Amino acid sequence: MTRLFSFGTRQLDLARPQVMGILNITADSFSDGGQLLAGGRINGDALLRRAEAMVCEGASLLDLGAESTRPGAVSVAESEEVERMGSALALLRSRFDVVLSVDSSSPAVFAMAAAAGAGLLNDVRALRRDGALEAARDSGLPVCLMHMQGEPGTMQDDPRYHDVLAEVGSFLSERVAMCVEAGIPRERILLDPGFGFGKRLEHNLALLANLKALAASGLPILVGMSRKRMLGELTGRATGERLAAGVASAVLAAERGASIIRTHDVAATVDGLKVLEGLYRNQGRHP
Ligand code: 7PJ
Repeated sequence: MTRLFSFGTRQLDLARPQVMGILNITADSFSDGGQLLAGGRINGDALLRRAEAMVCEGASLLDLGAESTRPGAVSVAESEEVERMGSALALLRSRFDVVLSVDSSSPAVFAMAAAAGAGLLNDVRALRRDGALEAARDSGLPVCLMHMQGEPGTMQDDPRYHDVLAEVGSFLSERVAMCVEAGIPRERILLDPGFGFGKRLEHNLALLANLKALAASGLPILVGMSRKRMLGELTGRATGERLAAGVASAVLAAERGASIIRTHDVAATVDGLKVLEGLYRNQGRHP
């Protein structure tokens, strides 16, 4: 059984979990800021090396972020974000046979992304900025709609829910309806519960435990827990020491129906997912 999904010019089989490597072209991302961008300029050699390593390790998507959503991060001017994202896409587009994803909320970025070689619009604001729905529709690219309570700067101050599963579920179905109304067909939509975005540990764990309910929407699920605070809270470990916890969370999510795992640590995540796939294969189940 396969479940082919089109990302612009490329297709991936989402019946088996795919790994998305994170490339932050920012000065201040929480776990790897400043490595690919220095003095406001992209370090092209470093970006190519990092991308190549992730592709060799088994990433089938690369997620490019030009503006950090870390609480307290400096905001980047939209023109600057367009410029950075455009340069990164130009460097990567013809060199690697992977889907290039743009982690952005900016209609101006969406407007240039398809022609620049992107295959996915990944928006933590679920296309809520003015003009974002229209720009995404016109791009013809698929979109990942993520749930976030509040705004990045303050979302962790006091997150509250009556029923986190119901609230995240209904937010995402409303956003899907808005997309469909704006002319983005369901076949071009992925969903993400937004781990760590306006959520306490108990909320994150409830969402992970019940990921199958989100997968029941029939739309592919993307998740990102890599190095996040929830893993620090569970293990007591600092950001750079959360690899094992990240792999465990990836495998648990894939087992509950996640199709795409967004991670800083591609090789270890691919290995973890191979254990799950081996288990399924041995049971004659696919995946
Ligand atoms: C996510 C994201 C996530 C999606 C970030 C970080 C913060 N996009 N962009 N899902 N997180 N779709 O990597 O810790 O969880 S930025």
